[in-house]
Amino acid sequence: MNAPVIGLQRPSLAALHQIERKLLWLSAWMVHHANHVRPNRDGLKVGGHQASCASVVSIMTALYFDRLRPQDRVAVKPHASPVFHAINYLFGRQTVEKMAGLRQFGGAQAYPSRVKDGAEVDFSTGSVGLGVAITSFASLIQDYVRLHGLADETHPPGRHIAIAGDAELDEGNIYEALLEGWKHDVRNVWWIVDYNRQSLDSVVQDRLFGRFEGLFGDMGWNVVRIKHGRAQLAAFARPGGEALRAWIDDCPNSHYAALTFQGGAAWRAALLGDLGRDAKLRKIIDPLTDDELSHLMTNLGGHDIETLLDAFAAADADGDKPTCFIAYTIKGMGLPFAGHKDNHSGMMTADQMAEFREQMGIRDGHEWDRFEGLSLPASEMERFIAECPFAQPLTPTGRALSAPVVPVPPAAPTLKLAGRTMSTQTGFGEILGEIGRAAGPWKEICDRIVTSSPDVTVSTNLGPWVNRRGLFDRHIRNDVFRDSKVASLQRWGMSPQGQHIELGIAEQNLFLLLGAAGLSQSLYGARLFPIGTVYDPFVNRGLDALIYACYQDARFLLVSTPSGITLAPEGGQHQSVNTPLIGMAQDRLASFEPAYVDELAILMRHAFAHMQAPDGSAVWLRLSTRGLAQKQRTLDVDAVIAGAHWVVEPGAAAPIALAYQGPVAPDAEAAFELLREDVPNAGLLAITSPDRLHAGWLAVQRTRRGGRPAISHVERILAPLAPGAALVTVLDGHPSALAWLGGVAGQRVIPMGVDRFGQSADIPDLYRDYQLDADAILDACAQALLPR
Ligand SMILES: Cc1ncc(C[n+]2csc(CCOP(=O)(O)OP(=O)(O)O)c2C)c(N)n1
Ligand SMILES: [Mg+2]
Repeated sequence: MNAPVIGLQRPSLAALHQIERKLLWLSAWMVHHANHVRPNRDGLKVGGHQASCASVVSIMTALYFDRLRPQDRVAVKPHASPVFHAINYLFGRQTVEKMAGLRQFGGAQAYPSRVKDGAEVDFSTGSVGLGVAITSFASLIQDYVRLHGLADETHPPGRHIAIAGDAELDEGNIYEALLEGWKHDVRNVWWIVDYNRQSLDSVVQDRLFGRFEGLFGDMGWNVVRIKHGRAQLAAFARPGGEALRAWIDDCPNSHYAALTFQGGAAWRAALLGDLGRDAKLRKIIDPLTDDELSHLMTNLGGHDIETLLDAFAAADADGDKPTCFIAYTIKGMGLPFAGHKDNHSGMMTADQMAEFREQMGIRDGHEWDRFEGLSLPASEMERFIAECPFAQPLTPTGRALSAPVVPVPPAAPTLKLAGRTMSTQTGFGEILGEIGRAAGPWKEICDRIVTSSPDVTVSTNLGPWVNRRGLFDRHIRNDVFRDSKVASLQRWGMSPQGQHIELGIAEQNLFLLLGAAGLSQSLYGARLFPIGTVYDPFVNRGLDALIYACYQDARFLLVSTPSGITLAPEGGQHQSVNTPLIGMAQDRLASFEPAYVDELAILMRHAFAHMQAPDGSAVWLRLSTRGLAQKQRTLDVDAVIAGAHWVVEPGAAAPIALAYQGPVAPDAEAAFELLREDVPNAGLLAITSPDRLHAGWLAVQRTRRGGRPAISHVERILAPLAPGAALVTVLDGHPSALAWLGGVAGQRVIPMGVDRFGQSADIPDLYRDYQLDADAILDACAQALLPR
């Protein structure tokens, strides 16, 4: 790594060194200001990570001010947020007010957030590991939209870059993503590991390093080790230098960190203790002052701009192969707690800050000035920054691209339902299969659908769609079984035109893919309708990645099926209980559970519109494998979308209503027929979304608190019932999903549902044991009608 710097002239290098210095100052100052300068009203520590920032300043300087092009997309490790904001500030894309408001209401977010910080953030980060992994899936999506001719091709394809903390490599989702990336032959991905060998609690084990190189290499990545800076390499080249190199290589991480913190005298004592009799080595270190020795020993590759530039330029020249850079760094480099094992949340004291300010040449009142304390004239700095490739605008309005809204036909493709027994899962497969004919008004939407599933494509009924639209792969790969004339319902030929991305069984990968695909309009200017299918219980397995996708406001359709104990024979861990509650609690995800296929068709059509609406979101459909006798009826479309519709309207001041959700419908209907014999004016309510009902109810309460009149769908729906009426609610999921309904109009709820693990059985036995059958529902109605 001692080659001459490719492509950069000395004056530019000088500017880069100034920027590196400025980013170190601004990131440290931003955190200091938030914690010690700004008034604090609640006594809470504001926090921030000066050491994590200092660790990565050189890497980010080399990247943003030399190598990055406007079309590249970056996930910045969460704790480097202040460095990221400072970089944008230098590019004129961030304000002092936002930086001075770091971690404050309306200010820069603690960790980069697409939704809150705006379009300069390509990928939000915070939950470590996910931001790294999503870059791999985003790269796959970039290939997808380009090969399908859907992308804005004003720019050449970008590279997807994660600036990762080394502890992020402990997260399992990284390895799931690596494996999937290998299968899909991803390219244009760089992961730059800030290898400071420190996490939050501790110093990383020494033996771990070799594992990383091996793992990435096995997955087809180039691994570039950026271990030593030029000063160290120059010392190694001198007589006796190899002994120094060997000493550094053998020095345990924790010892190295401790010596870094202790400084030059400690380095000298340690080196002399081990190598004091080596006359050649003494010639290298003896002439150095303590400060110079300290500088030499901490001159790691990740802090040496020239070394970093060379490494990045060489990898760039090497093509599009995924590349992992292991950049050796020191956590807290350049700050008083460099290398200290407790420095993760450590902050400079006021005295230390005063000294640092002095060192940086910052005058009082000029802390935020862009070029304060630098040795190059401001005009030269301005010119250099303006000429950086990354400074060139991606669009006139920033880094976010956009794509026009695709009109959604007024109704979903019609299925012949009359007289059929069908589950919502089958209905989903058939409706999507119809859309997959790509005929008539659904053609454009069809062309923009991309489906994916973690090894449950067939068992979630995506088969008909995949047979029509094919599997996506950058290369044409024939269906071997088909070519060999082995009969199968599934046709699995792969091509760049395919529209289904088959994933291995890791559910986090599904949600990372949906997250990336759901940002495609903003990242690549290509409108996609990503649809992912998964077994409902295993939403839990990918939950953090699902939340992560929603946090970024990705737009996708999640179809989870089968669900609940209605899945029956598959047993307890396949039978989901908590998912309706996740659907309610998750922001930016509109969740539904239709019982019948006519409702499903309405909701699927709605999903395509909701995914595109400015105030829309991702959509979740919880489906079932239980076949229900389908109905011929006319539905109130708006009510189905708003979350509930009366199947049988209650008579005036009815004392009771029965509300069901999902595949328990036939049992609720049977109970209702018997109930009506005693209470002729009882009502039967179909709930299609506790999530939408509840969200609508909360929203109008906020509106009313603001002094404006409003009424929610659920209030309107429940209004015909008598004031003290009883509501019996039933779903195949946790009963609390509907128990809140009693709070809307002060009605009494008997909540039925599942609050224990399921088990293998058939539906009659399970519904009896878990009290979801008609008898149990009727008993609940009787209980509800008892005088209080
Ligand atoms: C999923 C998750 N678990 C835990 C945390 C809390 N946490 C924040 S940073 C961190 C360690 C970070 O270490 P590293 O990635 O090496 O970053 P650096 O040393 O550069 O600060 C931990 C455990 C988190 N943000 N996300
Ligand atoms: Mg670290």
